[in-house]
Amino acid sequence: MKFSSRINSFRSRPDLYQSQNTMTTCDLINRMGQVEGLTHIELNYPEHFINQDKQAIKKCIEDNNLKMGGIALRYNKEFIDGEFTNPNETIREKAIQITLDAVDMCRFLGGNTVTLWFGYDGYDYCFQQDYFCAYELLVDALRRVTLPNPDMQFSFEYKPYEPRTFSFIGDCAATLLLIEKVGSPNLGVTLDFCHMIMKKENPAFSLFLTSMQKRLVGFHLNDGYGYCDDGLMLGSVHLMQTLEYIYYAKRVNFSGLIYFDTFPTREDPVAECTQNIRMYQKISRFIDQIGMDNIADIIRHQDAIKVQKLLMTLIGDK
Ligand SMILES: [Mn+2]
Repeated sequence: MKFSSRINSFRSRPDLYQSQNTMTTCDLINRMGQVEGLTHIELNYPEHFINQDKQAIKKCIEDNNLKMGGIALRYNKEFIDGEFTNPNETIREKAIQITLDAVDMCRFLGGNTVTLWFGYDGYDYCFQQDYFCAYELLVDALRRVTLPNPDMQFSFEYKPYEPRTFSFIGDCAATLLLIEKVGSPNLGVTLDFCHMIMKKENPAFSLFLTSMQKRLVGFHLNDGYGYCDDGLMLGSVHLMQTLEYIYYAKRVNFSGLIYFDTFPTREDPVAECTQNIRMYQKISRFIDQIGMDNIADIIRHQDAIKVQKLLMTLIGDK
């Protein structure tokens, strides 16, 4: 299994590491290198490359025996009225150019995935967005970044809201429909567990939908109470939904990157990330012990009592 985590999490609790207040990208990667079981690094563009030496970053990833997973786009406040749907042509072109620059950086570092999250493409008020116009702009921009880069996998990470009241594309089905409209073979979906919970989707069902459409690329795993993007540890709130999610990941032979998108603020980030990896492995082993066929049998019976017995076995009942 390929595990990665949110690099900015490793800025937290500098007191535990006697490190300086301002940490370079390499300092953060070195800290991530201490996590047992972590295999891949994902960096934000341009955030993690500002005033940083890309050669040094490449070497640092290798020195920590990590591999480059990919790059995630982080558009700054300049794009507050939208990235790919920005009505201002100059700003929209800039967003497209930053994305293309991120593709080059990803290729330079040996990565193969560029994750797109458009936090500002959306609206807060009625009559604030022309849906027809914005959709056309979004489809056009996605074609312009994906089609000239067939060696790169692009992945659309949807989120229902935050920072906008409504994201333009905020759920699983809308994302899949958008991808069909764009028509690029190298555009898929990143499923973020908290985002799905915020949208009241059942995460395992969204996994099924994206897999059925052959568009499943990556996981962002975490947990939360459903109102905000809480970024809590895996399985801490929605244990059964996490179990069902990992069962379906096995069922579709998911082999992509499992990225923990959590926000430890009081926890030691190295210990927190290690715990997430252990939890995933524990649940995965539990499913293997029960057996895929036995779980399929429980599903076939549509028997909620049998499901509760499965939960009791998970918490230690013999
Ligand atoms: Mn995420």
